[in-house]
Amino acid sequence: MALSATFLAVSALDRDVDFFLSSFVKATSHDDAQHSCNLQGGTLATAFSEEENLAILKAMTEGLHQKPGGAYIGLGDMGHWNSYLWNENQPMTYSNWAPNQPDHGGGPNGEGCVEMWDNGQWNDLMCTAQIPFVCEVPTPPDQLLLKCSPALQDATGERKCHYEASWEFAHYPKPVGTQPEDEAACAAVGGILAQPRSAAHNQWMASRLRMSTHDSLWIGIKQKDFDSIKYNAWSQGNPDHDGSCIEVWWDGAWNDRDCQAAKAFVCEVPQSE
Ligand SMILES: [Ca+2]
Ligand SMILES: [Ca+2]
Repeated sequence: MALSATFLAVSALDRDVDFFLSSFVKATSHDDAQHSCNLQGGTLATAFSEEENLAILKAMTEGLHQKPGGAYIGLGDMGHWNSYLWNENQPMTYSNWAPNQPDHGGGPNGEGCVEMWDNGQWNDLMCTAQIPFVCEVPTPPDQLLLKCSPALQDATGERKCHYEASWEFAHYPKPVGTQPEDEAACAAVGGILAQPRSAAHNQWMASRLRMSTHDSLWIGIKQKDFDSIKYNAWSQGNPDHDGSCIEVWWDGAWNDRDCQAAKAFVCEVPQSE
């Protein structure tokens, strides 16, 4: 479980996207993997060149203690024999099939989805395979400054819109504390633990995490808020109510858990007008 998150995000050069491997939870199907990527404001990863294929491979393997074997990418045949599309709409203009693949195992209604092996080659497989996956999202900005709006008001009605981009990493060499400790650190600078309110917002926080050496960070949403929040990015099987705090993994997926683990964090503070 102690995977390093340091090298999991890779920027492709031609398009402004980040690729990242799903975290601890495997998808239950290709559709489930696509849904998880959608929650992060993106899609399953696409490769239109060897360079992009290598960037996906890098996201899949670099910095990991254990290679994932294979992971879903966004390619599929939609039930049409040997006619592949990326995410159901973009034609395949580049391919990197493994020798003797695609082999359409299982016949016409068989292997219709595609995984990348951890050597970069592709294999068609059943869309119900339970394996990790690689997402792509628009590259989050270096700094995030959200304009104050009613949608960004917190539960108390206060406007807290300005995200301190990285002081927690820059100013605290060992920023990891229990959630109460991290909350206190935010309060000390006039803020609260950040509450992601949209996919782009959530993915920005995950991108900060991927730049650190930590596996997850605390966000300021508690169990009592679960029913009222408008955006969420729950990972498969969560919330399973095994704790009242929420951590965000490096791919942006959420997990509820006990509050006593030591984690990194991001604060949000009121914007100075
Ligand atoms: Ca196959
Ligand atoms: Ca949980």
